[in-house]
Amino acid sequence: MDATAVAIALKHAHTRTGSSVELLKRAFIDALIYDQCRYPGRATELDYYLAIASAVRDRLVQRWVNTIQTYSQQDVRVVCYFSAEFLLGPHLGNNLLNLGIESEAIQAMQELGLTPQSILDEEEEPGLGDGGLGRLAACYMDSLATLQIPAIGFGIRYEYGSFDQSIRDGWQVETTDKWLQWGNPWEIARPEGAVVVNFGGHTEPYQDGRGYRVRWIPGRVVKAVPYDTPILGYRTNTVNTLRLWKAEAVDSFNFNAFNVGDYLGSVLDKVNSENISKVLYPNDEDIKGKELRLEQQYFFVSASLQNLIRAHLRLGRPLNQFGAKWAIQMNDTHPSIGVAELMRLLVDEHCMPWDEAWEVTKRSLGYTNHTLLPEALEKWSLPLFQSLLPRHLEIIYEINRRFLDEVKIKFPGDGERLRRLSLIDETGERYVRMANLAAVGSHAVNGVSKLHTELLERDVLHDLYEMYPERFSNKTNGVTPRRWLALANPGLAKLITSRIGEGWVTNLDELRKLEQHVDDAGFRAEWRQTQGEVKGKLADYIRKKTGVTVDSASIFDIMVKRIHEYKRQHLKVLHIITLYNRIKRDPLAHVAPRTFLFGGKAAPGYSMAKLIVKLINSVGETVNNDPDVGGRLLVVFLPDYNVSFGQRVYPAADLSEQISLAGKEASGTGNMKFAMNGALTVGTLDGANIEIRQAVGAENFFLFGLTADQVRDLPSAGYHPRQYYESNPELRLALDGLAAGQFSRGDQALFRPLLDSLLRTDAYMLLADYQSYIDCQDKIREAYLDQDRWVRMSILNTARMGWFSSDRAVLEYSRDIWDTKPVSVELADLSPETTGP
Ligand code: NBG
Repeated sequence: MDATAVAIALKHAHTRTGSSVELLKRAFIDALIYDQCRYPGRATELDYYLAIASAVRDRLVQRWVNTIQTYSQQDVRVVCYFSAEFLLGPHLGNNLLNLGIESEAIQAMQELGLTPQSILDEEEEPGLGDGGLGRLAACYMDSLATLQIPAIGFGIRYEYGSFDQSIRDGWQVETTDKWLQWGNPWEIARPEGAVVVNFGGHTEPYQDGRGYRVRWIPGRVVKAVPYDTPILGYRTNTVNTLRLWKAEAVDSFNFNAFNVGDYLGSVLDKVNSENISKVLYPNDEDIKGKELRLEQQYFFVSASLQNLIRAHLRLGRPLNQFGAKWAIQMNDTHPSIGVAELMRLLVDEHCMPWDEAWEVTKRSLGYTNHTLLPEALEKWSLPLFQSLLPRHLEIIYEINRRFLDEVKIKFPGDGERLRRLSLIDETGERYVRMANLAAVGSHAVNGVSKLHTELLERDVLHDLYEMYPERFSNKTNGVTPRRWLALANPGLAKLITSRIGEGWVTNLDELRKLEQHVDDAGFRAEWRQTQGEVKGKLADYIRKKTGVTVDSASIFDIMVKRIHEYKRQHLKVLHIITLYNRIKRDPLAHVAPRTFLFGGKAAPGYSMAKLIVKLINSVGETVNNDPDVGGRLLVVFLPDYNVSFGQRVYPAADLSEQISLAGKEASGTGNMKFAMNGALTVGTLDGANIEIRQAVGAENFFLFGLTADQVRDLPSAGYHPRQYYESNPELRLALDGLAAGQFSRGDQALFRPLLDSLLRTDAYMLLADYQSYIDCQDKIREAYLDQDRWVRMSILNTARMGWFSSDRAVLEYSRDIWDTKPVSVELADLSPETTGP
């Protein structure tokens, strides 16, 4: 390589690195012409977005290359975050923020005659997740990079992410999310890093010099191709990698089939293989028997582990030190097949003795649980497992045999316990219990809020906890203040910075300094005005999107999250109906103007959740169009809730609805995003609500409802929802109205399934919590009248939310589970003398 020539070339590459307004303008136009092959006169906003995105990606490249170089030269310990979901949200705005070139880029766009917001809005966000679990993974990736902790995220490059939702006649309609259709300027394909993943077939024992061994003869082979996305930290040189695997056929064209004239058959293998990374499975849907889902899980886990072992050996390190180098975190049970796969790779492929391999596996792996719903704990039927992963099933049997021996020693003569703990559920049809596998094969198990971890230890994973108490710990979730405050709410961010400086962006505890300003009337006025502006912006957006005019002086009462019975969107609806009935009874009733904003997707196969969507829209239609209401109540369902939508709504909320039945929500993270932006919470003592309430102060939080302990004790005392119905006139009126078709144009059958479920079993105890919720909402109405007090409470919420930064959470994982250290990356130029051949 001619070093001088390369150096000269690099010198002239400054349109790919500089970030002055002039250089950015040049870079944008360069990319438009040379990457997009468009001339400015013909370019659409999408063309400009793609050009600008690629120019901005260029500005990450030097840091990215330097980061990779630093990690390999210093042989650092690396976090490997295994997750079936990464709900990243749009990249462009975030990367501009983290690079610190937002204002230059905006100016450059304006000087080119573009409207920056419209350009940003062109980005089709990668919706590679269903909700909180995937978004948490994205927040943690942001924090890891910002904290300069070496990390790789491993997941699946779904061709279609979470479905697009629209509303027709009040019902949810799903369409395919074609996020890749215009290309993805943020990723780099690495076909040279492809690995092969096997499925099916059978196993064969054989003998070699080392004794009894097993060989897996697979029935089907798929290629996993990595696509890398840079994850830049906030104002750091650290750019970590998110590596997502795409499934391809090993031979995309079967020539044998082709030669015998079977044209269709010749591409069938390609189609079948590619199906694996085609589509993200919806949360909250029964995945039992969904073979493709298990294929997806094994696909990305096997590819990632093979990748890590290859990297490890390339570094020249012995495999028995694998666990010292890689801290693999399993985000829920989706990657838990990793326990058996790592054992297989070490024992079968790399000839490591079982005991040694088991130590390596446990040392490498950690497991985070994200749910308290027993039906959401994954289990796979034995026949399915056997046909897809025959060798893994044998390995699981062996792990189980040894594990149960351990149990027998610790708890002799306790056959019941053995049955409960076994990795194989034999109570009916036989299943592999993935949570048990994950916990047995890890050195650390954690829940995601204090209550959640307590309930895991006490109920859901109680036997595992008694077996390995030292493995369990709590890591309460956190969210990144970069995206959720600095980027989403620039007005408030600026106001905060004007008083306390900008240190809060990377040290969120500094928000506490805002408390010193809470008595400053001028500051409170600015706070209120800023929030008013944000509400106005959301009102404009709603008008544009739905044609509905929203009064931005009304209380913005917002509930956005997956639609699920345990989250109780329908309890919120009962409140709306109650207010409506009060107006109908007395049109002069004191009802403060409120806008009820809902957003969220229902799993396509979850009919009750879909009926709740319909319910919200039906009640909205009646309430919004009734002249007696006079605009005091307005119900809006904003379709297609996603990350960018979240960035608009969290900052605009006065009131955040966190009303799940206590003991059901593992943590919640939307609750944190709202409170950080100064919304007050109405909530139950569930998940992280409890810790939020403790942090912001009970007097700044609207609490209602049963506690988790009361919920647990109620059924045994005999829970009779009808008693509540019969003894509570307002509740009865609301439910009777629904039954009579008051909100469904006389259709009495429409909401019958919902009413039946509430009046018969009411598994999520809406009726028990109803009165307490209504009373609480009445208090909220009064509190809102005292605007000055409300603003104080709002400021105090923001000021005291520092602890809920994902930086804090990641540091706890790093300290207690991963044992990782920050590594600073020097920005070195990329000339050949420094990068080597
Ligand atoms: C979700 C929980 C939330 C929690 C997120 C992130 C799953 C399986 N779990 O309460 O329901 O905040 O995980 O931990 O999606």
